[in-house]
Amino acid sequence: MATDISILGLGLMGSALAGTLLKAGHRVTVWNRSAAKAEPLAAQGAAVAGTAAEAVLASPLVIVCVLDYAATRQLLDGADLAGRTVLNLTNGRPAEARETAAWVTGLGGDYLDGGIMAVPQMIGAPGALILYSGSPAAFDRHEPALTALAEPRYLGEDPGLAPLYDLAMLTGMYGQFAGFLGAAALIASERRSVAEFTESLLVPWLHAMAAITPPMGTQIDAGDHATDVANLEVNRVALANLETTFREQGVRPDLLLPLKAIVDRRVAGGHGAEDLSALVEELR
Ligand code: FVH
Repeated sequence: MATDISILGLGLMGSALAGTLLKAGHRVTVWNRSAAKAEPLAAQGAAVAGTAAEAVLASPLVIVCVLDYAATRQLLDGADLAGRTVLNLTNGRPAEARETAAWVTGLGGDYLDGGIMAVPQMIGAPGALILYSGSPAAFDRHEPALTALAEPRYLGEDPGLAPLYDLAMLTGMYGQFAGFLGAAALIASERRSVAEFTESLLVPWLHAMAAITPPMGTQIDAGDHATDVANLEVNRVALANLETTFREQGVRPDLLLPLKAIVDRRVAGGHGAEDLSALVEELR
């Protein structure tokens, strides 16, 4: 059984990766802990390996997409990684990626880490992005095949970079969801339509606000927090109004309070004239 790419882990994401690579014309070997998940892919033409070690031997590129890094290490343990590129698309921490890279290279393999910025339904479609870091030679070698999955973005040789950027992207996403959920609870407190509010007002507003974040990024890089938009004292008053309004409406302000506490602290420290970008100094 000699194939181009092996996929270990056939959950929702691993199955989407394997199906997309098959459609792109690659010869694919698959393996999953619960064998039944390989059946739909076998019907699409995938070879099914009996063990993880067999799947590793089958292809020069071995993609792992499982629950966590502990599972990754467990299933690769004992496999012959010499001459293989292991691409780990499992969500994890930068430290775990660096540790796994050292382990794989110690066994004679190349290591790439990846952060998938897409849900399974987006794989192979425009809008999907995968962040990569690790061996530059391995990335160059496999980039043409990886392009079938999503737009590839290579971040550098340090294997920890893909998870770092992945987690930073998820941090932005969770912040956005936290803001949405608080706003939705406030609108729902008056039995108004959250769907209508979200579509006609909130989303256009968030787009407008997103446009001012790149200049804030430039300020953070430069350590210059002067503002001609709205200073922290103005934001402190707005957040106090928000907290009181939430309580008056019978809505818990829990998602807002950590941000409010940081603004209050920065202003109390004598930095009320600064831009919101200055809060990053409190987080460092
Ligand atoms: N689904 C998504 O939208 C996100 C998008 C961003 C990236 N994530 C990450 O992808 C990894 C896998 O996620 P998933 O959605 O495929 O997850 P599940 O459908 O729950 O499948 C989990 C697979 O992991 C296997 N597994 C778990 N523990 C072990 C173990 N100890 N040894 C071997 N395999 C293990 C599990 O096998 P089984 O339960 O079917 O036998 C599944 O194949 C994840 O890091 C996301 O954060 C997806």
